Amino acid sequence: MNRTWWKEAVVYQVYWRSFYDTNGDGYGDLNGLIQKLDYIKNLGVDVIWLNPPYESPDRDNGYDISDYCSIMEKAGTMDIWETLLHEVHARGMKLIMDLVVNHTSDQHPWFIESSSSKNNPKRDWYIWRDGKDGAPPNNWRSYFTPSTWEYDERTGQYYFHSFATEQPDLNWQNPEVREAIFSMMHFWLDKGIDGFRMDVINLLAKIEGFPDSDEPDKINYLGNNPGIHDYLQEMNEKVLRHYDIFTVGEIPFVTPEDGLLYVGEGRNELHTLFHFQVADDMPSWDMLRYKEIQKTWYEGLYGKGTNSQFLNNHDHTRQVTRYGNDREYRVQSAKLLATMVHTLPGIPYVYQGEEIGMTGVYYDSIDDYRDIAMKNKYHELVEKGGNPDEVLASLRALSRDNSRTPMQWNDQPNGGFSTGKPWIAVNPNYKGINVEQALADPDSVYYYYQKLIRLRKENPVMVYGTYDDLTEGDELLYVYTRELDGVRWLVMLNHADHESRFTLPAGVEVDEAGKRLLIANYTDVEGAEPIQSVTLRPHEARIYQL
Ligand code: ISL
Ligand code: CA
Repeated sequence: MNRTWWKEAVVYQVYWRSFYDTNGDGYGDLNGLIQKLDYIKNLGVDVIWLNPPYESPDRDNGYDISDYCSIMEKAGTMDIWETLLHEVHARGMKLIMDLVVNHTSDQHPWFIESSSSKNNPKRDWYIWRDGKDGAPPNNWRSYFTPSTWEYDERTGQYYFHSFATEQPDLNWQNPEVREAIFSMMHFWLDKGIDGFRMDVINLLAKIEGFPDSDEPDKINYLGNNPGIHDYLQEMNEKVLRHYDIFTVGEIPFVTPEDGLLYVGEGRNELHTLFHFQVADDMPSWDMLRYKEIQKTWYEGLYGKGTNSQFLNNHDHTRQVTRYGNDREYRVQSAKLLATMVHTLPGIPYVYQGEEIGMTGVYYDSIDDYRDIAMKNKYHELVEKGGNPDEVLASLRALSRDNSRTPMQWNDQPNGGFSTGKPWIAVNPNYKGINVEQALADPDSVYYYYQKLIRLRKENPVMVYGTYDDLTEGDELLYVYTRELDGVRWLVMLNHADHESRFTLPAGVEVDEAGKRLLIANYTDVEGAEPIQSVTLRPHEARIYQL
């Protein structure tokens, strides 16, 4: 497998509006990120992924863009963004920007023109259709609303939107649209950015004719449609291949076979992807399913394409809450999940706050939530007759706001995030979980991440090694090896609230005297203790070099 800088990278995701507020308006900002760059650098990461800071009415927190080439006031200015890029590079890190080109805001001048009349030159930049007998053109659901179609009285037609009604989809069939997007990409790349995280990039191509679906609630008809690979190859040819950059596509609804079409080496499309078999399709921890996902992606991609590893981001509830134990074993569990994400094949992502074991949030009232996806769903279900308290209870666990609460810097008001009123309330547990405390504690989750990331820098086996699960069929223990050029690592994880006994299967040779303990999340583990048969404590994680 050929080696590149981006395969070896660890990426840190900054949801800037919740990171650090420097002017007291309650929103994190780019100046705040600049002030905290040393904190990020100290973790050892290579790349920062910045969520969209572009001009936007902010109905979907920046994923509804009204001007691709300017910065929204809440985030700062273009000058501040330029300083950010400079300061990131000055520290030897890289910056990748979010690219949101499946849709724009309905306030984008392109859409304002497009919707103004049927013969406007930009009419065909979006997807307009006549209704069918007074109803929408087909029965599809969007991510955030009951229909993908919104009626516009001005011209008596419907426009298509995969997300909120305020996020009309661009018509990628139109070559003028593609050229406009490609030139915008050059604009950012020529400023010196190091790549893109591409929002729902597999949604660009739509099914010809928009036929009704037999299962409208299963929205996978939105993605992976004929034409998508032509668009991405054209993007690669006209834009991407001219720069030494890193690209990661957000690609829901893919299996490893389809995934390889996007990231296969030699396909000339993208470098890596986020698939959503875990984040979208595994609501709570399911060890057997998780192992199966790891195995099939490893077998599908190893040596041919590069995967990503993540368990949470700004759309998905914090991992220690959703997939671990955020109560009595919070610290051990956060470290175990980190051990897993950083040792499975693929590029590891750290979502801000994960490195101090931040948890999901519980608000009493729907009014305290901000997420448009959750709010729309809440109103839809209540309008259908649902009991408001029960509806809220059913939506809390996976609300995107779970991961969007302000970064907890210290035990001061608002967790030190802002001197004003935060746009979303801080998690009340900030007094016990915050950066200041993590930095003062040598056994903190933070320093464990730092050590894991350092191990990755020093050991190519973590990046390029083969993967072999020794515990297939086991619902609690996850033990696997990684191997490269004669170097063999053993990763032991007890994903349970109680002890589990693990015995090495026949055929796995250990030189007991020569083995080396590389990291452990319980501090009292003796490196020399034999591992032929081990009792692992709740949420215990260890890595050995055999
Ligand atoms: O949030 C999800 C489930 O809770 C995901 O399915 C998510 O909506 C989907 O992966 C697409 O997300 C991306 O595009 C959206 C934006 O709202 C998200 O924040 C972004 O990550 C539309 O641009
Ligand atoms: Ca601010």
